[in-house]
Amino acid sequence: MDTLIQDKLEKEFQEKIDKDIKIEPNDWMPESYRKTLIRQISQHAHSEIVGMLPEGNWITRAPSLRRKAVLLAKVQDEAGHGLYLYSATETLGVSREDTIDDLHAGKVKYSSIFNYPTLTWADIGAIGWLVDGAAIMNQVPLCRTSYGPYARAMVKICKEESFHQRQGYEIISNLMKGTEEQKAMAQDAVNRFWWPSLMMFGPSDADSKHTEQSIRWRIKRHTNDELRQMFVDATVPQAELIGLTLPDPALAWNESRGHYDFGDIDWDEFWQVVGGNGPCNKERIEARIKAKKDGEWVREAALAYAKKHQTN
Ligand code: FAQ
Repeated sequence: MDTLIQDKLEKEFQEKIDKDIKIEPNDWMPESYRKTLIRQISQHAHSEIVGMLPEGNWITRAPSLRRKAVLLAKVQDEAGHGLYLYSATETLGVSREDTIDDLHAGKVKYSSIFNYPTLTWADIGAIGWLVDGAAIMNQVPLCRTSYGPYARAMVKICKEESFHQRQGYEIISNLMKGTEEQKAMAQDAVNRFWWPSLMMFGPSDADSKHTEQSIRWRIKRHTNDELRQMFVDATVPQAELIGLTLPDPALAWNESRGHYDFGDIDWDEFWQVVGGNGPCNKERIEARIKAKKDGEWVREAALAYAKKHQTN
């Protein structure tokens, strides 16, 4: 394309973004904006789908019928989130099949948090409270992201994530009202999930390669560190209220900043997990590949039925 025309289109595109006018699938967009969205939305979709696995692990062992029904509903919600997000990715011109194959081939990322195991029932509480809590902090601003289909998907997702966060906090609060063993189990889960939850927000701003451009395009509305701080500030009082200790001796209210100070994140652990060397990375991808294979006959049957219907 002529550079003058390209410059004009880019200028008009940025003006739309600056006025908070949503970009829709058929609008002109720079190729790098489209690629950034495909990367972020598909990774987000994969996170929702892979995120079903750690919690799915406890559906058969939930401690009561009520807990089982709630957990089933939550895990099904995550599947729905994945599907809206795969649909949003498709509006950018990529196929769902290819996107999922990239996940199975280990070519693309999904959230680091889902590579940690769920060892006890209290982990389900910790995930709901901390992981969904962190997800909401990150995702509520995404309801105002500049790409229309992503923003609209996020509105419904955030409503469901709020219910997930509350059910997690309810589980963990009830355990904290229980026996010494139950309290210890809740504390142990929080000890294991606290730091990985902080890592969900991504590398520090100094090391985040995409943030600056994504903020300019209003794909992201806050930086990784801003959201992480908001999460810490919201979560510390919730932990105090139910008598849990967060596993960070540096955690302290800083009057002059008006925020909690917190300790250093182990970025080496983060990059190891992102790079495929977390405790459950291999198991998670194998489970997804198996699910695709096991479901093949259903897809074939549905396709054959649809074809037969078309010709009749
Ligand atoms: N894990 O330059 P940045 C959920 C990668 S959904 C793995 O800062 P960006 C619901 C990043 O991709 C949770 N990789 O990147 C649920 C990039 O690599 P690349 C998922 C990570 O995009 C709850 C590189 O590091 N949420 O939990 C992570 O500007 C319970 C450099 O990073 C979303 O996806 C990480 N934690 O900022 C489900 C929200 N962090 O692509 C079940 C949407 C960074 O160049 C149960 N996404 N990386 O190869 C976002 O907001 C952003 O993409 C960030 C990363 C903030 C995640």
